Amino acid sequence: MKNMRLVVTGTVGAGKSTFVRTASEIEVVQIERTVTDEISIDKEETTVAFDFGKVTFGPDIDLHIYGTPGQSRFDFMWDILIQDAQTYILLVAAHRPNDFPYARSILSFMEQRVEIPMIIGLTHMDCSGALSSEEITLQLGYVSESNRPPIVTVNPNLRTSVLSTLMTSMELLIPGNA
Ligand SMILES: Nc1nc2c(ncn2[C@@H]2O[C@H](COP(=O)(O)OP(=O)(O)O)[C@@H](O)[C@H]2O)c(=O)[nH]1
Ligand SMILES: [Mg+2]
Repeated sequence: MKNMRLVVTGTVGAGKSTFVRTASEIEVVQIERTVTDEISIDKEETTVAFDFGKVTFGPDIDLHIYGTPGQSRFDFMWDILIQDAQTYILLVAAHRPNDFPYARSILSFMEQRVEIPMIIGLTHMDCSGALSSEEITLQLGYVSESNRPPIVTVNPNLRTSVLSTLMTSMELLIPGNA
């Protein structure tokens, strides 16, 4: 059994905790064991907590999923969580364009620390005021199609959606796919 680490990061309210919880509770063939835990390292603020979930991927991979705190004052946690990660997902709430610059700053933080494949997951696409995937892609600074990470729509409350997003992430780790 090989342990792998996937980090779910993103803006406050984007759906990180929901994503980890949903991923960890799925009972489908490929996922044989689920554990969910929330570890608080600061009693006065729940936002410093990170989320931890575990998914068994087929016979070989124990996927550890860590959801980061959203606020940048806890970026020391981002640092710790990303260090041993093989891949990460940046969740961005599609209906909160005011948060896009902050999403970009999280991205820069991660890019300065690790060089690993990542994807962007757009959440809240079902909510009123959600921008289109194309518009968000541009606003996140990906003006040309080269060097653009995969950008998927995900509803963290839906198991199938979370699973397919995990598959997209894990596929990037197959040599030749990145
Ligand atoms: N309608 C809808 N609600 C969502 C979506 N993603 C997250 N939410 C909701 O947004 C709220 C904040 O999610 P949470 O996981 O706590 O965000 P976090 O701060 O990133 O951990 C919760 O009520 C979620 O159910 C989505 O794609 N659509
Ligand atoms: Mg949370």
